[in-house]
Amino acid sequence: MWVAAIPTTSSSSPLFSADLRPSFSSSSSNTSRRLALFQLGSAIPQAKLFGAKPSKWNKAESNNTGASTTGNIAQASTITEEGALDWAKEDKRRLLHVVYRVGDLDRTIKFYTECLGMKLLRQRDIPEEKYSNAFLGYGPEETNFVVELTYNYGVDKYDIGTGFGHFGIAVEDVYKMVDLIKAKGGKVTREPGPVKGGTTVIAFVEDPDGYKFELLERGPTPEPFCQVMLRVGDLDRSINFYEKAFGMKLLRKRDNPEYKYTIAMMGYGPEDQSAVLELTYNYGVKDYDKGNAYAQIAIGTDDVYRTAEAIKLFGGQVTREPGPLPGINTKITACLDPDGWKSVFVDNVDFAKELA
Ligand SMILES: N[C@@H](CCC(=O)N[C@@H](CS)C(=O)NCC(=O)O)C(=O)O
Repeated sequence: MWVAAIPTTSSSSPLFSADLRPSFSSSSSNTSRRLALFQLGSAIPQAKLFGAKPSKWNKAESNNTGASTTGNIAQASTITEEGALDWAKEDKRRLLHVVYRVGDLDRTIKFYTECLGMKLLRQRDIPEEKYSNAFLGYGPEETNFVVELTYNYGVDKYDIGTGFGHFGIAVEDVYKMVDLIKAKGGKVTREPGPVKGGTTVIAFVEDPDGYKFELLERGPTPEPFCQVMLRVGDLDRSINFYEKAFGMKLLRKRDNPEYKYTIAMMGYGPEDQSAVLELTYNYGVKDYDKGNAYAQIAIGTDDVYRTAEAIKLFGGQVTREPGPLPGINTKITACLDPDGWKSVFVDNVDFAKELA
């Protein structure tokens, strides 16, 4: 699924060096993604979907090669649990971007480019909907996990809540990075030093809206923007969900009894090569306030229809049925995890067209 590619661009910050960048293999056939898998939405009860055997994806692979996945044909994708698990594994997934709201786009762009060493990758204004986006990161969107900032006209303040934790940035020298950030007037909320209960040198800085960024000392990496940390109320429930419904791997789990928390790193590639979702469970805390600032992670998929069915099968709440977005035509589906954290799956081919 993950192949090392010769880099086409180098990292944008002098504190990062990027020798290898992760990239998707583009060799998988388009045919399979075109094979029909029709969305039925909520019309078919889950029990019926569970009951389908022996085919993993009845009617999908063999019968409907001429049909369009975007059609509104009400036909069941009779997915089995086994088929859904296989699909989540064989699909070409990666974290594309994380979306959140900021009160002043220019202020945040200045902070991310001058203090965090990111590049401004693209901007768009959608006046009909009264919002603008800016995409920033350490490498091109084709290969790197990036941030998608949203500015809603006239809204200059958001509530970050207590559930969102931080974004992680891997840097080769945390002390040097912190000095640089301080020199530029950035806010450092935790001085550099070994993490409590561990050895990795970390520091925390806060952006102009109050989003925290953890700086983590690491060697050169193709993916300096490396973590999104969200707090969850039941870690095993979340691990199970992200493994089964999202096809992520549990890359690492670490309990820190001294500080009464456990973390689980979930992702699609090795932690030192690709961005991960860091789930944190604080002993005894079941609920968090999600505020209105953080929005979602976007993940690439080859088939939003299959992906949505698999998510439903494993208990995810699909909040936007799969299909093309009006106007843009990019196919997406959105869902909530057991804690209510939102993710959006985006069709890989449509996304590549957006970037072209
Ligand atoms: N109670 C913490 C648990 C997670 C945690 O402590 N994470 C580590 C990083 S993996 C941390 O922030 N350590 C703070 C420090 O070492 O000063 C939270 O919810 O943020």
